Amino acid sequence: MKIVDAKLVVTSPGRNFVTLKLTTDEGLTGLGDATLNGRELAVVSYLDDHVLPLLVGLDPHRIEDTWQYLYRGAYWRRGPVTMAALAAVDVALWDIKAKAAGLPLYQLLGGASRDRVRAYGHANGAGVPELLDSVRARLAEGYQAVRIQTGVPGLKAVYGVHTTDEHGAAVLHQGARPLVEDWDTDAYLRHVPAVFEAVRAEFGDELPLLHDAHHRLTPIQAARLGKDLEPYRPFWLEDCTPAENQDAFRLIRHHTTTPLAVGEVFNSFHDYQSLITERLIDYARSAVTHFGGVTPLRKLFDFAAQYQIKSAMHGPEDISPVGMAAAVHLDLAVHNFGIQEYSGHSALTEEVFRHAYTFTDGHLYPGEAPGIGVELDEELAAAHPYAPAYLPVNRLQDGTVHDW
Ligand code: EZ4
Ligand code: CO
Repeated sequence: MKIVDAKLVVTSPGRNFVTLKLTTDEGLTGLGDATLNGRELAVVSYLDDHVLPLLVGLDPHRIEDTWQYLYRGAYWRRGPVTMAALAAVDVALWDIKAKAAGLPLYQLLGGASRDRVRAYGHANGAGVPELLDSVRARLAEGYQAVRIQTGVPGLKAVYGVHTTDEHGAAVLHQGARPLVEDWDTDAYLRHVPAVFEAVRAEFGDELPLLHDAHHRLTPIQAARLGKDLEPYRPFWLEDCTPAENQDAFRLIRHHTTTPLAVGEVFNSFHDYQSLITERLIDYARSAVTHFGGVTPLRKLFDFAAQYQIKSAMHGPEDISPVGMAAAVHLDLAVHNFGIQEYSGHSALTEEVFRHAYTFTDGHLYPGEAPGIGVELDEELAAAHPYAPAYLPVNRLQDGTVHDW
């Protein structure tokens, strides 16, 4: 078999997605997600200008070799743009291989290690009462694990709680310029334990509760928060400190038994190395889409398994249904699955990307369609072209730029 066509589809059915479509001489097609939120067109250029011309003529069955060829062959390694581009190629090749075999992808990854994939949803509120309503809404949708985020008294905007317009609709950006949010770490650290206390008082001890600190704390602040949350037994504390410095986690780990999750902005094994070998984290958060694909992420999870560290793939709306499908197949197959983040997608996005995976009673199922099980409606995609959009930027109250 040979690849005869490689092209990108960039579409914005409510938010931007970049999708690679490979076609073979036998008429099989494969899809891969290359969406890098806020930097989409850089990945488009990387693929269009430097990778797609290399793919035409290759045997799509040679997944490992193609991955190594693109990774080592470029000389310049790693980084989010490169690894999102590689991920799209890798997943499209797996999609083709599984379709050629007539099997859902998870069967090629060793088969199912469990019957279903537990997902967690997002509950957000400007204050505690709205948060409690939001938790109730997630439970009504079937979720059996919930991430809780609230506004902080004195702050205008906070991570996880969208700025809304006069109609109550989420405002994600202002044209080509990111929104600016404000931040005060002390106010946040005072507030979060009370939030956990209120949610536990309302929903009891059993519901798994997660929380994302979104890289905003120093190691000693993260240690303090981990300790303060221990009485409420969080499922995890996510991204508590910027993780370019893996050593920071030694200090945090020394002080708290709150489980730690990190890795949604990581893009290679090397970002995790000492976090895993020193058992400084409990959950590895990388998504297929941002880690170079199923091939390297499977290797990471298998390595992490030797240290009793579990998978917990990033699953926000900015990972397309193509990336989400690949994730659910991998979730089902790896032995050390922990949990899968899942927010669903807008109704329009679900029309553009029709998928075999389903969500029922808080769990995801990949479905039995051959490949990853996603079909792209290219005509509908073309009707919703790219629109510039960015994540917010964070500033302290004196104006200093802070991590978002
Ligand atoms: O901020 O997906 O755990 N989920 C998250 C997300 C990320 C965005 C970045 O594109 O932290 O909401
Ligand atoms: Co996160």
